[in-house]
Amino acid sequence: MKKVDHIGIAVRDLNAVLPYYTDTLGLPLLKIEEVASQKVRVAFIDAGNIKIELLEPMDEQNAIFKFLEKKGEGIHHIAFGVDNIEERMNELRKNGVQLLSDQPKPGAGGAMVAFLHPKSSNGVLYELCEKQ
Ligand code: CMX
Repeated sequence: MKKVDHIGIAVRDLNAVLPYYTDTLGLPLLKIEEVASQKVRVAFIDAGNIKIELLEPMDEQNAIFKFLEKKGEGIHHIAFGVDNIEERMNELRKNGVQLLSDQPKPGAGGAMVAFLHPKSSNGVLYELCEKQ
């Protein structure tokens, strides 16, 4: 792993939450985008050495909606930046880690992403993220 790239935070209403980050905390908004593959609308906030990714569900079938129903708003995942995501996935598989997909998928910002099952990571959902 290179370093933590971002921390994902599940929110019910992105527009309602954004001013807390930009105005109250005074952190710059980098961009807002819709990630079709994950059915989420996300905002990236510049938190200095890492980013904060606010995630709002776009339908009731996706992982963020389910998370909000079960646990409420809060930290959803931690994403590591990696150089070669397929190589990292193979290494993790060999070490017995359960991945949530066989192949990386397109994520926010044009990155390729893959997730480690929280059951394999002591209750934490980790993401691997390779910038293209
Ligand atoms: N962090 C920690 N644990 C989590 C979790 C999370 N974010 N989400 C679910 N879990 C836990 C649940 O608490 C549950 O544990 P228990 O069995 O002890 O109760 C277990 O995982 C299963 O949870 P579930 O609610 O039944 O949900 P599913 O099994 O349907 O899905 C998961 C869980 C992690 C496999 C699914 O959320 C997933 O595939 N996530 C990866 C994709 C994703 O999160 N996409 C969102 C957008 C990301 C982005 O664009 O950056």
